[in-house]
Amino acid sequence: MWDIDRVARELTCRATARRAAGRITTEWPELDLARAYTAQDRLVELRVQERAETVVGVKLGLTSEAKQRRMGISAPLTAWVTNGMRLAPGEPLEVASLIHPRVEPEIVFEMAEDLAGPGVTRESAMRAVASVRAGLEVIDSRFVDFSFALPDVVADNASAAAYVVGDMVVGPEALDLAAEPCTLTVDGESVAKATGADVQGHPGEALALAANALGERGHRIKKGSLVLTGGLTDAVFLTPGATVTATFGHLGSVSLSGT
Ligand code: 0L1
Ligand code: MG
Repeated sequence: MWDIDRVARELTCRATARRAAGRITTEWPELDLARAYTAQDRLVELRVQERAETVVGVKLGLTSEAKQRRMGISAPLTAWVTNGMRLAPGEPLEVASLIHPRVEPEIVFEMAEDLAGPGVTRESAMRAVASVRAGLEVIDSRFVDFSFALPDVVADNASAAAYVVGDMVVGPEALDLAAEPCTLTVDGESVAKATGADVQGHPGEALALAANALGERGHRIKKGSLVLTGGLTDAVFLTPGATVTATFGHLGSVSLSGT
């Protein structure tokens, strides 16, 4: 018999064992979006307890058309990031420590104030942002071939695995975020290009979306936390020996190498 706690424990076991398996919605069609978000909160609670980690921010998933097309799901979603997922700039990632990691470029906010819906707009969201940085997110679905329905991936904490944030810190008024260009390269070869507008028209829209969605569930985005606003481009597989780099127009660049 499935229930919310079993979903969270099953996905936790898959991550620990580095083993992907089938969709939970196939076995338990009653896993709707509301139950999936409760399972996500439980999964993160387990992670915090078992690994002595702290939740340090929020991530959005499926905020760009490139990502939505790839996954065949057209709704953005929210999830949580912890301090244990953060890699230092230049720190390599052992590919075998995960299942099938993929990397995507993101625009990352650090919050100057708490933010919670309802009624958050792009403008009010951006007023709560302290700084903007370049980021790379590593996603590692606990489902075979990254094949899932929306409740599956929500319960799986939006495939969250790791992230790295660039060194350059820019004030939110210092740049036009919608126009901010990004090139994703693998070993120096360009594989995708995008601008900030690819994330919901403006990354501030993604932030407002997260604040409103989290507010409905009684959560807030806390002052000092990070917000990963979602992959600007499709994600690329990380392979041993390869280096993935996101180069932005005004946010500098950030790289991650696989070992
Ligand atoms: O960060 C993300 O966009 C993850 C959300 C979708 C899950 C995935 O791409 O594995
Ligand atoms: Mg992402």
